[in-house]
Amino acid sequence: MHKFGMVALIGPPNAGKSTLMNQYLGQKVAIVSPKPQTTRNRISGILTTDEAQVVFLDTPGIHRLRGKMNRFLLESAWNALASADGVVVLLDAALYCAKPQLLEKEITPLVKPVSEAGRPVLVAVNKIDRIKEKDQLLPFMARLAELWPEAEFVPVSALRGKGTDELMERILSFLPEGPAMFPEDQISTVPLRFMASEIIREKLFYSLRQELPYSTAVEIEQWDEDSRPDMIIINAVIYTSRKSHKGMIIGKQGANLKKIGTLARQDIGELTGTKVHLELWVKVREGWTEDPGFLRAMGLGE
Ligand code: GDP
Ligand code: MG
Ligand code: K
Repeated sequence: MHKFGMVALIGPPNAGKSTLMNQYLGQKVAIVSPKPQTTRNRISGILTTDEAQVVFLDTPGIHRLRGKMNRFLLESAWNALASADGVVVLLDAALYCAKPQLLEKEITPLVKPVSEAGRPVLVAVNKIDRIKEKDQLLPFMARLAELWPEAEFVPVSALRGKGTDELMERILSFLPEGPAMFPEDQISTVPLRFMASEIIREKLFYSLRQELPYSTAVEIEQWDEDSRPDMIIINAVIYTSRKSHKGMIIGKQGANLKKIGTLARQDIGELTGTKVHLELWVKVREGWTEDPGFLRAMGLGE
């Protein structure tokens, strides 16, 4: 019996949603970063096995946010929930073991809307590799079961791939029967050029400090696969909302931008399986995070 279905990955920022999806797909489809809010758009990943095709909907973290862009992020997470056959809620177990008082605060806003969506719910208790004393987990799990009685719990390490087979078994148990909808070599429903812009954004995140990356957006201006048979030529613009940020992104004698470009080029090359020529530009666009037209153009608005 072949199965097909969609699984929404939701949870607080940094719980490991993107890491879990990438772990299943065996490659980087979604941005992973130690800073919250890295995943802005809804990214899908397609896992094809002999017995099933699973479409993962990676979502931005669910938390209280202000501003137009942030409202869109939240909405995109709830939309994913509505279109999915089941939900996997990721939680950072290491965080809640260290700070038990955070658990209730972060779980409570999830329980009601997720339960009301009427989908099967699995809670992946993630980052167990970071918990040295395993009996620390017990009070946490007990409290979790109280807060979310309908959920099923699976301890995992998304990063190390521990418990992820068990989680997949549980996921498959609630997916409906159906044929594959995508070719077996397709890894995402989003276009490659969009994934490329996300990779560039990821490199920005790693190279910049503090809140700076949140005021940046990346647009692919040119994506040329035809001029050179062995190469994709990409021109991308990094938009930033402040003049003062432009210099920081570029760095001394262009060093930072060069580093971003080199790292992004490697990853995009791996993703596309070809050589990549990447040119990056930095432009200032003040107030873009509140500009509906621009947000829409960047795929960040309704
Ligand atoms: P998201 O915001 O929920 O998508 O979280 P990410 O997937 O971007 O992960 C946030 C951070 O947690 C990254 O630094 C990951 O490497 C790290 N992380 C994710 N899963 C695990 C895990 O199982 N173990 C450990 N130790 N770190 C993890
Ligand atoms: Mg993410
Ligand atoms: K993140």
